[in-house]
Amino acid sequence: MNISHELFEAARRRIPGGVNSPVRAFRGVGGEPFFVKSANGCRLVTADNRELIDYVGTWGPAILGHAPSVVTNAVRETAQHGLSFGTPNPLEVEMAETICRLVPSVEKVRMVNSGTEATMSCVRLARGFTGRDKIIKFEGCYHGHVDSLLVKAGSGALTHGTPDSAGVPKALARLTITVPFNNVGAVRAAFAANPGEIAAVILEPVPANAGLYLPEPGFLEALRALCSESDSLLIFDEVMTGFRLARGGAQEIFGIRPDLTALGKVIGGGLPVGAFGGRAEIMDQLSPDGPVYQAGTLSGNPIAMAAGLAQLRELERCQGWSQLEEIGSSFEARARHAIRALPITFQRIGSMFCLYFFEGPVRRLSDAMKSDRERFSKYFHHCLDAGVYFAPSPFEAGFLSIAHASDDIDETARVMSDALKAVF
Ligand code: KE4
Repeated sequence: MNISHELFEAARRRIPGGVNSPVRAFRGVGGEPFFVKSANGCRLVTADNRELIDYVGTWGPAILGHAPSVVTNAVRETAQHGLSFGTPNPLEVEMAETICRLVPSVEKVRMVNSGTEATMSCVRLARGFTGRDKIIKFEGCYHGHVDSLLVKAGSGALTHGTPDSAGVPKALARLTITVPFNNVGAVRAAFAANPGEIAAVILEPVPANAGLYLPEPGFLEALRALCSESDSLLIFDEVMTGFRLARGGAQEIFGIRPDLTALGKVIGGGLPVGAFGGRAEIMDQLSPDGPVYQAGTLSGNPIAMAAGLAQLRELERCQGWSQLEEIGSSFEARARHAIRALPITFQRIGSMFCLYFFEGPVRRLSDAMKSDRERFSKYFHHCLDAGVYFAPSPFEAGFLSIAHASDDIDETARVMSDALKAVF
């Protein structure tokens, strides 16, 4: 009896594709998804009682591992006093102060309930603040399912073959200019072709929705300069990198001060949360002070705030970011040993990594698309059958957590070596 299969059959009758988010459907790797009934530390337990070492970490939030007691205790304690009030509550003030302390470019911040809401609000705010309509994004970057940003998008949009989603009006898509990542000339040309019309440039400072690749030296600085010269806003989508790559996210590592930042995942501790923030003069354009409307019933709700604050406090207490670098470096050493002499590119920054089945280099989406998907799928399933769960798509990143111990990484390295022997 395969309980996951039974559940998937039932799910497909009532949920489109049997999933509440497309990438979970395993269409990028074939086969059927497994269902999880519990998770703790770096391991998942499936509905069929299989234990898996997890390198997805619910796509980023599980930075301390799953169900860390500091977070579950905070949720349990807070829930005793109510679940949602629809009024201001003390925890959202503490969250706002914490985000502004950790991310200095964020002078004011508003909580929302997903990364999509965060990036959508950044785009609307940029358009409201500048009075301009056009935005520049990068091929392969994924910013959630925002109409304006589902243009040549990454992640599931890329895996499922519709980087330009149906349902997005052409009139709207035409306001989004997409250019290749790590190509300053293309960005400069886009600005020159649209003088005085660009509201913002939005990017993942470390794109992790087409695998994982890094900004080349000077690229982010060039974007900062081009935006400043044109009075356009620079928006960093740090929904995945925020509070993961460093206390202050990618912008701390690369020393760039964006005008707006989208955040999420880690600051929810596993509960639905997003946030967007930046220069006070921009954020003050938001209702009720300004003309740009944005709202949310559950924004800043006490349970999500308690979970996120507990996670952030613990990361600071245990010097989580230096631990994550040690774990990431150890994982990289084992991974590089496993892939030696094979046409595979391994890329990592901090606790985020990716394997491309292509000898590389991988600097942008067009390179990532050269990854051998069929071989990746066989590798993915070989690892899964051996108890190691990597992201079910060649166009996603892997995530390490504080909970990945050396024994887990040793076991993973053995599984990776066996899987690579099997597919090459
Ligand atoms: P959500 O709306 O899914 O919370 O966040 C959207 C988002 C925004 N920006 C970045 C950089 C993101 O990576 C995401 C969402 N990440 C994907 C994983 N690649 C979520 C997984 C999924 O879609 O189920």
